[in-house]
Amino acid sequence: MSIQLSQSLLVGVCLFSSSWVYAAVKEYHLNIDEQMVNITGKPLKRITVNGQFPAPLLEFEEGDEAIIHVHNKLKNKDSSIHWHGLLLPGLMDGVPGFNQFKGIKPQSDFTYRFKVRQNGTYWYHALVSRPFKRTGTGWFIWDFGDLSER
Ligand SMILES: [Cu+2]
Repeated sequence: MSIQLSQSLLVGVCLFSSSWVYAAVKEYHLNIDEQMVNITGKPLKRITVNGQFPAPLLEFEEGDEAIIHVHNKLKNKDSSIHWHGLLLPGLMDGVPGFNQFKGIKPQSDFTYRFKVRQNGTYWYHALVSRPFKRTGTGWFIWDFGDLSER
């Protein structure tokens, strides 16, 4: 085998393995519930995600497989999570009534599953009941990296 051919094969194997190594399956569980929160000094009932208001930060890298299990813990309200700015299959968008997605019934679960096809910072929020209202905003960060290098 010539040196050039073996070097080409080595580069090919490295490129293949580097993309294979960095793509990961990242899984989160998000519990949508209603709780009292106190941000301003006045306790208010708010929709929370994992007990937090605002909702928690989710981190991914481009190429990852995102698996996000959403558990609607509300007793009598439909819910969902809407992802803003992401390139997603239509059913994963999260707006009830859009692309045949019906929302998540009370005490039920839905799993969002999609390939992360971009990088940047995006936001998401819970939607609750009909008409669906936006609440409990949180953030996604894809490949945030070192900002000092930009
Ligand atoms: Cu939205």
